[in-house]
Amino acid sequence: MRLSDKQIQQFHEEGFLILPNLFSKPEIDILRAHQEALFKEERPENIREKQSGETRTAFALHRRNTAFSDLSRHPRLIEPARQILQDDDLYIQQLKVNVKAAFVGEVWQWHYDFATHHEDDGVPEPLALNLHVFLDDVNHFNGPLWFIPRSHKAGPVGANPDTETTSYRLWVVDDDKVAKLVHDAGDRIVAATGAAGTAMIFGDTMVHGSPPNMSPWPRRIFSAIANPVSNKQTRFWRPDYIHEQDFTPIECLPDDCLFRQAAAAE
Ligand SMILES: O=C(O)CCC(=O)C(=O)O
Repeated sequence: MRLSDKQIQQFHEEGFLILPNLFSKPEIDILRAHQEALFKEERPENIREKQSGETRTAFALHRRNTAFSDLSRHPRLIEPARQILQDDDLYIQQLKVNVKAAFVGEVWQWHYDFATHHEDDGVPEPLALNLHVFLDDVNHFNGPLWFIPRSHKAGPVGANPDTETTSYRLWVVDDDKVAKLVHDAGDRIVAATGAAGTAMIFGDTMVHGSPPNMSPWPRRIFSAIANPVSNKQTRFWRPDYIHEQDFTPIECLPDDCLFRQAAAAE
């Protein structure tokens, strides 16, 4: 799949791109088939919410489930990433589903991914792309991602590690910096909403976060971070399910890969 010139321009201008209904309902059903069982597993790859103990993030699902493995090599996600980066040799740096359970899904503080990638893992440049697929309808109430448009243009604005707010250590951006970035964006924050199957691409310096989920609707979002092999990590203290250490360039599967695996299992 190729992005249009307009989409590429929009990505570079605003810092994120939303691709409504990139995946069909039957494809999303295949991905959802095993997710609850995967999230329930007691294993280090499943990070729990601080308060409720519900799964917050399930890491390394491409190594735990065939459908998520297929999605990690799906041409509808990987080809646009190659096109934006003008680099065919990308590896999967991190793969997860962020769950945000109904009523109890907790906040993701304001952050940009490169702070963690660089400070914790020694990734040299802010090139990685975060590729999201909505596994549920995401609306204004169930904890959508919030983007500060154009914040990516400020470059890495600086962040500090937070181990208090949630169960997941994150390099977060100070309130005064967030306020300035929002002001510079024309007093805009964008809530990224859409139907299940919608995809989203954003870069490593895009400042984003998400509010708690107070609604009765769960909100599960798949995320694969694709990074050029030439820009791989230089520090290795975090577990490989948080920062993958297989730097083999992704080889895309056929466009109908999700159905082929599902058919083989029948
Ligand atoms: O799922 C969320 O609300 C936050 C996700 C996020 O910050 C990320 O993928 O970098």
